[in-house]
Amino acid sequence: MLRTHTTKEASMLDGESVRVCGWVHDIRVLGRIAFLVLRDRYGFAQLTLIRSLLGKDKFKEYTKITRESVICATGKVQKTEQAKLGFEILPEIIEVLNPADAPLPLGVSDMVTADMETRIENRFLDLRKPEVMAVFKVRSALLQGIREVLVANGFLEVHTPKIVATATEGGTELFPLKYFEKDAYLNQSPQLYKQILMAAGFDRVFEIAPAFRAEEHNTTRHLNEFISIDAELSFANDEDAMSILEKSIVGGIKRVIDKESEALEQLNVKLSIPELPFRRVTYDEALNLVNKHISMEWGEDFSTEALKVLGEEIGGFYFITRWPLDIKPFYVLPDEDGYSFAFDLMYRDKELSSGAQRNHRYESLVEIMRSKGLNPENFNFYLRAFKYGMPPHAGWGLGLERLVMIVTGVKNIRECVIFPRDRTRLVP
Ligand code: AMO
Repeated sequence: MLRTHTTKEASMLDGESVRVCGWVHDIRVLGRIAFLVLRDRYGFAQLTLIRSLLGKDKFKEYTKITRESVICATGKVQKTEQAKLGFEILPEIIEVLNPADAPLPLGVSDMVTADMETRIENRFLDLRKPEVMAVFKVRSALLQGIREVLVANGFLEVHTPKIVATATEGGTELFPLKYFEKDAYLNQSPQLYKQILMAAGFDRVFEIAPAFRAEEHNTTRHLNEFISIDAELSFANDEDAMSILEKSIVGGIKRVIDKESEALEQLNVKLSIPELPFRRVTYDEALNLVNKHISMEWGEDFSTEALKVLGEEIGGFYFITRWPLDIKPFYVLPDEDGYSFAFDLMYRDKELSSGAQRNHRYESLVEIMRSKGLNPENFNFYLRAFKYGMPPHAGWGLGLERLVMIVTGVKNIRECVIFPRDRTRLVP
């Protein structure tokens, strides 16, 4: 066995022999005694090196180990009030499994905050910082909590193709690629496939998978590859879809609070469980709120400034419902007088999710596609599913990284992805 205990497990012992492994976070030599701080995913352990116990040679060798080298230390754990962590390990042997070169391209233990570019270039080092890794602990728990709610509510987890022949969310944001002799694209959303699965009788499905958008703008809220959490449910309307969405978010947040309190502390975040149901505000109500501050016409989408107003006026999580049909995608169900059964989930001024009750009637769907300048011929594989028994259905797509931003409080969406893909970055 390479390692007997993690630092966290070792911290709970006293007087026992352990073998802990990890990275050299820091090393301080104070004459005849030295403190080597070992770090693993679970925390830190202080290795106290005493020259008189180790002998001159070992002491000299161990105190020369470079920062961020991978080591294993075998020794006795001892509870002590003198150590910051409340325990120390008195190592008999330290083995260097893999030495780190010096100097490091990015400091791990230093407080210096490097710029985002340098951090991403050296992401394997950047991620070693506990507060950087904490984002991914939160992300994992959040996702698990959401998945649990969906599964508990009868949703089947599915996977649909990411290499596709047509656009879903709009033609300009597609990444083209060659698929042997055909033209293909990276999928923007599983939208069409999750709807087809309603025709297949799957009743309730969800998918957690990458979605690709060739959006040119380089902002702190946009990625070119993100994780989309998609759900679709049959014999359901927009309200049913919103209800499962808000429950999923609360389930995710509950799990983060339950399982990742330490990560939240590292991120300096006090998280509370939002109250259900989230507020529903119609598009028209939101428009009135916006018009108290800045002018906006009916039928326009909310600008950044308009969303700021809504964030201030409403706050927290809320839905904007009953959107004008014209500014929503072809697949949403029309209501009377130019309205639709589409909704967006917001957190303050940030859009987290869009969804709708869908248009499940073939003729009307084809007509709306044409009115939006789309050629129904290109959607044949999708439209066929509406001709032979398509139930009424509804669903939503939730951007995982947008939600992680809100839960962790980080300001740049790139912080929520291990290896982000943005307008300029394709490596690492
Ligand atoms: P929409 O295009 O609004 O809807 O996307 C759904 C959610 O995905 C997230 N998102 C993004 N996150 C990061 N970077 C991006 N470039 C990006 N684009 C979108 C957002 C957004 O709210 N098919 C519909 C969903 C549905 O109706 O079921 C769709 O894709 O959080």
